[in-house]
Amino acid sequence: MNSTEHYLEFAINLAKQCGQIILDASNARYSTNSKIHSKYGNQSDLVTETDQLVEELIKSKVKESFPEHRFIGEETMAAGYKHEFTDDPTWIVDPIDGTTNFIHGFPFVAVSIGLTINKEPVVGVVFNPFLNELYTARKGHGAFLNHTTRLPLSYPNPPLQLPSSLAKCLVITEFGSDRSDITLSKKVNSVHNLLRKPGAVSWSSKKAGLARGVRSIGSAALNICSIAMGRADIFYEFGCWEWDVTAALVILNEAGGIMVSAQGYDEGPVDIFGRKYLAIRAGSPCDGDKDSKQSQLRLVREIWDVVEEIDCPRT
Ligand code: LIP
Repeated sequence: MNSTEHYLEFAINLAKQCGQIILDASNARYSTNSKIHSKYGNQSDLVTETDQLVEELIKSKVKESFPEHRFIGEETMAAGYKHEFTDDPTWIVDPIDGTTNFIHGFPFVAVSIGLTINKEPVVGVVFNPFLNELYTARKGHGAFLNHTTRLPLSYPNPPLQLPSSLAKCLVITEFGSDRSDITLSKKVNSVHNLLRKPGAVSWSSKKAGLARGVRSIGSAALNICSIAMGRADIFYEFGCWEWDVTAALVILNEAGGIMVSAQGYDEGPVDIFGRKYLAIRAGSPCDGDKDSKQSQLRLVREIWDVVEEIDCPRT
């Protein structure tokens, strides 16, 4: 078995084990006093004892199986640990992506386990135990839902044609945990711009998109998997982190989607540590375009005429 196959199998087994812990904790949450903490005193950025327990489990299993590998995890970083990103194999992990959903029992919650080698994401596993949806991929070998369904969902038929404009898109974005006036008003203005008709009143200098709809499910990893499936066309988010996106990025790439850094007309590759992410689904090229990439990049440019960029410092 070559090594990425071995790493993928390891991550799948681990994700399933973690999924059971997450489910059990969710079922027990009415009868036990499991604690919820806010990070950095921010009531919109929550962590539970289950996030910490699951991350500890993943970290210890990685250490036991691959002692020479590095580890970057959401809760380890929240505890003040500083990481250095190197060419070494590095596991980038979110024990519970969608913690607020987990707390409320809203069933869009995932454990996200990604692996980079030479700084490139090569293995990704995203598992939603509530819906029993397991998304997996390794570089060069395709992306799958529950082992057998190849992504995008149209496979083996050619993916649906890419939308010729934002006005034909279903867009996913998130409001996130930064509730400062400046960030929140830019995010709300962007959604207004995405939905409004050209000429309608606007609070920003950006264009109107008249997109078909905007959705928000509270987990970046699952949002990106929705783009990989082809259930929505565009996902963007400012302010989430490498552990929210690394595993799902492998799944998206293997499904023929693209991700770029959400800044200006950036054409990629995405900076996974940049906290600004924009993903476009796979699809056959629009009429007149030479290939899918050209159609995808047209949507990248179109979104930046409509959406406001937000500063996302790492500290
Ligand atoms: C969540 C992200 C989501 C974002 C939330 C939060 P967590 O991750 O996946 O996209 O909008 O604010 O950061 O904290 O549940 O792992």
